[in-house]
This record gives sequence, C-alpha cells and structure tokens, in this order.
Amino acid sequence: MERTFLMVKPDGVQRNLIGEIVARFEKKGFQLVGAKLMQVSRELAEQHYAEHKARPFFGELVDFITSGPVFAMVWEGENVIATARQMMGKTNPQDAAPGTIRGDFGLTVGKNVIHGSDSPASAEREIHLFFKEEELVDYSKLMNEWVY
Ligand code: DAT
Ligand code: MG
Repeated sequence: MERTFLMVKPDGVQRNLIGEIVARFEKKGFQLVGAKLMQVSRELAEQHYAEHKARPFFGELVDFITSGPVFAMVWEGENVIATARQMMGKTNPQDAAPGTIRGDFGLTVGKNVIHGSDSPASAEREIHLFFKEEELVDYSKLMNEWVY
C-alpha cells in the first residue's frame, strides 16, 4: 500500500487546523501510520526543501517552516500521494479550488497550511527524513473492508 508524507505547517498549527486536516484524510478512508508535533531545525528544513535551494524564496521558506511547531504525518492508502495532493489544492491558495485544504484555509503562497509529497520518490525521501522506522505503525483496520 502506498504511503505519503504530509505536514501541517506552522500557520496551520497556530490556527488550530490540525484536527480539521487530520479529519479530512481519516474521513476519506486513508490510514494514519505515524504522527508527531515537532519543531523543525534549520538543517532539516534545508534538507526537506533542497530542491528549492536556488529559488529566491528559499530563505523565507526555511524561516517560515522553522518558525513554530509543525504536525508531521505519514498516511497510507491506495493512490494516497496523488489524492492527498488533490485534497490539498494548488500551491498558491489563490488558485486552489474551494473544498481543498489550501482553497478553504489559505490566502497566500507563503502561508499555505500544508505540505504533501509530490511523487513516490519524494514520499520515500521525506518519510525517512522525518520519521524513524520504529515510529511508523503497521496495522490493519476493519474499516478497510468497507473502503476497498
Ligand atoms: P508544494 O508545497 O505545493 O509542493 P512547491 O514544492 O513548488 O509547492 O514549493 C514549496 C513551498 O514553497 C510552497 O508550499 C510554498 C513555497 N513557495 C512556492 N512557490 C513560491 C513563491 N513563488 N513564492 C513564495 N513561496 C513559494
Ligand atoms: Mg513540493
């Protein structure tokens, strides 16, 4: 089963959106396999956003993601990487459709509430950047018989 890395960013934590965001993925039918509230170090932020190192907003991005606690999560389910990206909405909340997380809760690209892996390779990399193997829980839910 596919896994992805999702993270409620510092703005989402400060705005009390953790529960709302977790509820959306739970209700969809995805399964939580790991989660923690944590402070991201500058080193971890720079590794996580390494692909954007040359972009003009890189410094602001690292400042923002380290500005307060984040809620890091690993979710599992069929096609969860692409589906979670759809549920998040476009990067700029001004382009994100209503009904998506960014469309419903964001106003600016700098504070867009949630991060989600964009491909199987990113998911693999980001899950291991943020979580140790023993922090991820393997279990099955009876509900899955009614989802799949
Ligand atoms: P996403 O988070 O949708 O995967 P991304 O990987 O292109 O988007 O960019 C990572 C984050 O960087 C994004 O969530 C918000 C910030 N960002 C992207 N483009 C930006 C821009 N033009 N100005 C400021 N911040 C930007
Ligand atoms: Mg990205």
